[in-house]
Amino acid sequence: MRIFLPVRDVHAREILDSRGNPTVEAEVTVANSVTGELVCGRASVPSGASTGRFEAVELRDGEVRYFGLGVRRAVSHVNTKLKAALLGKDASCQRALDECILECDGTQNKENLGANACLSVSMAAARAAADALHLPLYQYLGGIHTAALPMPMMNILNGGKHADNTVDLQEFMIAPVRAESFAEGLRICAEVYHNLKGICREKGLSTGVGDEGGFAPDLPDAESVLSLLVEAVRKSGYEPGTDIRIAIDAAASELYDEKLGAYLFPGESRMKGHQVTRSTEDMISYYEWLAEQFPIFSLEDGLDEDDWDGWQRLTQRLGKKLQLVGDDLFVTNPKRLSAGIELHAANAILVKVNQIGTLTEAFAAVRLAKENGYQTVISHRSGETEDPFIADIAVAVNAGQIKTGAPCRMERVAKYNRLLRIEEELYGRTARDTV
Ligand code: 2PG
Ligand code: MG
Repeated sequence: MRIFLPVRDVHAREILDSRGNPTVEAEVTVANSVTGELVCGRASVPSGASTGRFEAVELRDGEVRYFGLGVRRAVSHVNTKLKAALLGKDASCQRALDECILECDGTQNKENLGANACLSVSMAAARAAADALHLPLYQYLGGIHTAALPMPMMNILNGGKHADNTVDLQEFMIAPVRAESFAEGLRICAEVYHNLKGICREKGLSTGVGDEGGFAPDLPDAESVLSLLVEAVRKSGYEPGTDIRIAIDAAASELYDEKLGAYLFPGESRMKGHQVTRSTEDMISYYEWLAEQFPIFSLEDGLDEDDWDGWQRLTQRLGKKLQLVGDDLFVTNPKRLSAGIELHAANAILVKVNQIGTLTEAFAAVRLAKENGYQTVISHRSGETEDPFIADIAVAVNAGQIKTGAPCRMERVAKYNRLLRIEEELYGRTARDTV
């Protein structure tokens, strides 16, 4: 007998994210049409700092409380309009449910209800449906295709908008490319992380952490950061380039200065005592040079979100050698990804569900990417909650890669720990666990 899961209740509240800013948490209650059982699913929405200009709108109250960042309007949209639209709808059909959310908002960029309002309900409904059907979330979302655990890209040194240091490129990540399991990869990365801390301490560098749990010392330039990472990898007994490779998120839209028509590196300028700027061409050559010196395999947002020309040139020059990930460029939006595919810009997409605002649209972006040979990386935001939802998404869509920060700060670790549990569910307990 086909089971339906009519929505019986929808409720949202304002909670805090990992930066101490408000965000939306929603609960969707569904009824199992066969057993009558009521099941409540809960989910919360993350929030970015280096936000792309083309992201769906994150609705903020703009009042005095919380310095304007309150989300009471988004919460009230969930508790009134979205609730009215969804009551009685079947939560086991995510696509129809999300279409209902889209219709209720009625805008291209979700400025009416807020992408935070929309996404909280989209995710909570999926979790309620999975629980009501007694399926793990990843399996509910991915079905029988669910198989591969993602490789972590672990951000162990933070810069840019995520820290108050002089490192201009936002994220320096390590990836355990030869690990035989997720658990093994996690252990390798955590060991490198701890060795990096030791090295920073020995050199008199700060071991305080940034928004994503990576260390955030003052360093003069990207070369110095990369040298430190390579040192930490070696100290951990691994071979840079063979066991561990490096990924960078430049978040270059944050560095682009429209007046100068170039990328301005404020931290490097301060450390070197003169203004450091780079043109688009300089940036491409800089990345090329860095990738020759260091075992870099992936570069995210190497150029500005509006510079399609530059992205095409970047992809022509480095696309064979590097994974070029579009984050602010694509904003998890199938339309912007289509444009990129047409122009041969980038060769991978970063997937952040709150950039687009419903699960159905985010999954459409993943499908489109895969159909066109683009790699997919599921990602957290710099402002996170304890909700590990993205871990299940990464497994559900066989994304291949996940980036969710350092093995530090529980809102990051929650995702990694969830993946450990999923790996155990899918592949059983290994001998390693019992010795
Ligand atoms: C990014 C993200 C996550 P934010 O740029 O990829 O690391 O940062 O959430 O601040 O946009
Ligand atoms: Mg990014």
